[in-house]
Amino acid sequence: MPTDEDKRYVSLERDAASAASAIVSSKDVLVIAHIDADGISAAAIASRTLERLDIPHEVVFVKKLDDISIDMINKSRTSLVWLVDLGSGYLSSITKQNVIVADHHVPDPTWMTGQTSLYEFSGMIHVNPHTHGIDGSESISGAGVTYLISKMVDEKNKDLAYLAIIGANGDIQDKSDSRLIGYNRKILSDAVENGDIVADDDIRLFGRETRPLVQFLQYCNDPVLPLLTSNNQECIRFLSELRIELKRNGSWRAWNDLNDDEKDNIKISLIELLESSGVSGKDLMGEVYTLPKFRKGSELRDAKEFATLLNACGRYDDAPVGMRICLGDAEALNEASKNRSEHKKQLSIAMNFVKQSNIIREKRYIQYFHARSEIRDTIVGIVVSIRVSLIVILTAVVAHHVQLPLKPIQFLFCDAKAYFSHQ
Ligand SMILES: [Mn+2]
Repeated sequence: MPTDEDKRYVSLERDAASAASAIVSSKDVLVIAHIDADGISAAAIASRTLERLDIPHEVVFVKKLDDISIDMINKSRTSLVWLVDLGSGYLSSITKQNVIVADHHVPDPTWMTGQTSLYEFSGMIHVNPHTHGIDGSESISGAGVTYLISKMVDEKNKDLAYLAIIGANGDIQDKSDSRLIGYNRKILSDAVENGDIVADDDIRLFGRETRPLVQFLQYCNDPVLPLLTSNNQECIRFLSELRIELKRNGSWRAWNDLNDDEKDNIKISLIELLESSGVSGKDLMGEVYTLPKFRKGSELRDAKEFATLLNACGRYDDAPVGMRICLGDAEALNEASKNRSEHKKQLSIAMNFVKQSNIIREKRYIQYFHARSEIRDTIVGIVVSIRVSLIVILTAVVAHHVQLPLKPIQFLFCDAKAYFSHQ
């Protein structure tokens, strides 16, 4: 007997199959993708799928669907436009004929009510878990929906499943249960079957492949490790008490360089540490996803690190390089790392600028700064989150209501507790 969940999955798959037949019969395609890790993985899946069909296509990455990108879609002369990891919120703005929206965000409610005829008339195919009663925030990502379509185009595209797992990790869909759930489990089993992903139970701190052990503990803030987080000396002491060698053959050891006994000792001590301060050690452990075809010590070998690399590409207007990494272009990895160190440099310049130029203005409950063109819009959010701990970012409001001559880089942040208790 199929469960209700099975039925929901089947109806999602039916929409994916309609999208697949529209793709197969298209002459040329414009792919529009979101710039984060999920969007970049989705774009890689879409691009490879079209390449295998010999369909000419172009991929354009956008931060969001603003008037300019909606205009680009509506005026596109390609026989099909395929949106991945975005679009569901803007269905009623899309007037172009033959559009596929492969997304997992909550759909535009105005489009949902009574506009089904438009759906058929315009040839819009909307593939979204929400319209089938599946939770798009955790069950499947934008890359997952794109993968589903790709698999309907050709079963052989199952070899792209690992990209959908990276996308799901990028969107932190493994958060609530410390493992992937819902439709993502089906995608995961495709990737495991291909030998592209190994799923293990292990510690879920970031940087298992590349972070030296001390930094592995020191930079962990989810969960915060009592005494250890942000305390370099304590981390060194903690590891040396457990007789863990920090370096071997001249290079820093990472988590995945440890043997099972060493790993177990650290896990037990960390769980004790957390539980002694009343925090459940459960959050520390869960499922982790390794890509065994990449070499040990490479950030591409761990799904979280891979996704973080893609997010960094997106944040630095470098999403096409991220997509090339997904498609196995070895040179792209070098390019990305060059661009990333540039990103770090820009970040420290931006931090210094905020510190030294005295631009932070304080109101009673609100402080803000307007960086004008001094800080790239893609990194100003990070600067803000480093500067203050509790933030309410009202970018959209500010961008719309304050007519600024330059880029509308303006953030308001406030102590939300104080602010709301005075409402
Ligand atoms: Mn997404």
